[in-house]
Amino acid sequence: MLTRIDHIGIACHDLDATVEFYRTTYGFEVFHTEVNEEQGVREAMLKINDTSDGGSSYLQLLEPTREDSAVGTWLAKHGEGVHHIAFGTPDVDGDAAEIRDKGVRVLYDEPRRGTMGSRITFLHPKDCHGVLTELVTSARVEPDEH
Ligand code: CMX
Ligand code: CO
Repeated sequence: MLTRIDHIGIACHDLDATVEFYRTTYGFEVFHTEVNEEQGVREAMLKINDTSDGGSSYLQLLEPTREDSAVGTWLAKHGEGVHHIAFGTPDVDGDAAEIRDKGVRVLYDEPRRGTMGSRITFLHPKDCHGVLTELVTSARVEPDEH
């Protein structure tokens, strides 16, 4: 069952400058950064709030590490902006299977590794009224030390 917004993914050209914008404009601090080579992104997670199911909601700022990645291709076509939304679930495998049975294309046969040890998959935007949609099961996480 999908229980929360896990994050909103925002594509940007310059991660450091975008992090600085969110910090100085809204006061959001970086909770975690990492490079995910499989996804072709350098990313920063800004925690917005905790949620009633014990999870959290984040902004995920994404800078491509290569032009031919999903975010690199999208940035070249559309410029910076909201790239995807992600729903949190305790059971990404079960929810992905149920959603696939409803005729929506699930992009991965098996969930892959996402931010902070989470397990993720994606639904095709053309089957979701134009919204690239990610499903996430989080690992238990602590913030990066700064
Ligand atoms: N939101 C909405 N529509 C999108 C989209 C997005 N983010 N990305 C692509 N599309 C649309 C395009 O506009 C295009 O539509 P038209 O044919 O009408 O122009 C269509 O989908 C095909 O787009 P494309 O540019 O040819 O791109 P691809 O088909 O090669 O890839 C997709 C699209 C969804 C399969 C690819 O982006 C993907 O695999 N995404 C999942 C992985 C990902 O996004 N990783 C980065 C984030 C990692 C993370 O969150 O941790
Ligand atoms: Co994401």
